Amino acid sequence: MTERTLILIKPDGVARGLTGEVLRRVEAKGYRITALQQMQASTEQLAAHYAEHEGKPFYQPLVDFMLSGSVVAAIAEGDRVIEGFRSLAGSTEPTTAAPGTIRGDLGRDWGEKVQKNLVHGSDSPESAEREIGIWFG
Ligand code: DAT
Ligand code: MG
Repeated sequence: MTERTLILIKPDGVARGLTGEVLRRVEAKGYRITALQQMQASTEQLAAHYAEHEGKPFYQPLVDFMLSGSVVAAIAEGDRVIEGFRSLAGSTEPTTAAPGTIRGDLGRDWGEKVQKNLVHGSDSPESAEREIGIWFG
């Protein structure tokens, strides 16, 4: 099987009507979207998904933000898709994310305790399988 990654379009991306734009970029890059669902995240899913960040100052603002509206969860497949989608997404802070990336082109800072940066992408094969289980389990 080729590599898989978990992509989330966060509530800011869904609310701003950018779901299609994000998925377009993933498909235009050549990856296959093999699962897709719009949903309201649960606190349990978010606690599992963001366990590595528990205790950090932005943790509760991050969870509250992710609960503030619908998310779109997708599985994308292709060789080196984990690295490739993180390259498409750009770095964490949208203000300084490179132009040409999702966060750099479509995101900005809103002066909040959490960076609202439109998308999540898994950062390793282990994270990808764990996160796919959380959102599509
Ligand atoms: P990434 O989503 O680029 O993998 P991460 O896993 O370090 O970043 O953090 C998860 C999310 O938490 C990130 O997308 C936005 C938010 N975040 C991270 N660091 C932050 C910070 N220093 N201040 C505010 N929000 C932050
Ligand atoms: Mg991360």
